[in-house]
Amino acid sequence: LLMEVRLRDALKRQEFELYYQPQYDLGRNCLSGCEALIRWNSPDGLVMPDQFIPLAEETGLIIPIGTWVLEEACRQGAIWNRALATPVSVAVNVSAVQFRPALVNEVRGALDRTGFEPEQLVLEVTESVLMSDIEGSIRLLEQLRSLGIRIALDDFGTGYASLAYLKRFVLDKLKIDRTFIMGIPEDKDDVAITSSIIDMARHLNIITVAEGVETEAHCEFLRKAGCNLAQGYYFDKPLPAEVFSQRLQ
Ligand code: G
Ligand code: G
Ligand code: MN
Ligand code: NA
Repeated sequence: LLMEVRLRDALKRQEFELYYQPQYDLGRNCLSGCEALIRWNSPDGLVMPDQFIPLAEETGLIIPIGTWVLEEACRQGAIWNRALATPVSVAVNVSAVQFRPALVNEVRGALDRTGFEPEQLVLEVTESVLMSDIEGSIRLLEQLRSLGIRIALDDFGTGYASLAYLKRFVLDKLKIDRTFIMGIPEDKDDVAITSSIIDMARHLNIITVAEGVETEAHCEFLRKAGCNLAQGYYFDKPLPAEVFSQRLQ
């Protein structure tokens, strides 16, 4: 209960902060965008999302927190892109509680208030979020994409979405879960699964993003396999906005 009260106050006190983990284009060898990841600068120190997002979801606080995340990510992205010849994309995680029809207006509001280009905003959803209401998800994805934004399927391969749904859910990006990347190149199964996801996505015209890229060997394998983007400790951990800004120069 104490935690819930503190979480409720955190928004008012502006204790949340977004960190940004760079995503690199493996073909062009350049920075292409980032994933925004929330942190809580609580009076007791830095708190990671695993420690408070589940409670925020249970209590419904994820709605105002999620609205803040969207607006803050768009505000920051708009500042970066005003100063850049080649714009960067910013990806925002969306939890199951947020994934409902009202999300369309929340996203539109954030874009309108900040002037962030819709094409540069990516919403990350997981398979379980989409599968809980398949027909509703198909409609919502269509409405979100008609705003001009992009949709990424997060942690791909760990949920239970059948491949048939890749046809019905209109997606722009697939994020290959880091549990598959970890075993590359030693684990033949991980190699086979990762290569197959990349090939399948290419044929479906979907951009691939490898998560948890930690070594040169991961990177080399993914580049040769034709993976589009990579994110992970090999390049950078999630960074405060000022540090990410330096990476852009
Ligand atoms: O760095 P990492 O510990 O940042 O993130 C852990 C988990 O928290 C990830 O699964 C990520 O999707 C989730 N997460 C991070 N930021 C947000 C956010 O802004 N909103 C939601 N709903 N989840 C987030
Ligand atoms: O949204 P998602 O569940 O994909 O959240 C990304 C999570 O992965 C965050 O907690 C982030 O800090 C973490 N992460 C990012 N890069 C790496 C990496 O290279 N290795 C590992 N183990 N975790 C990573
Ligand atoms: Mn994510
Ligand atoms: Na993920």
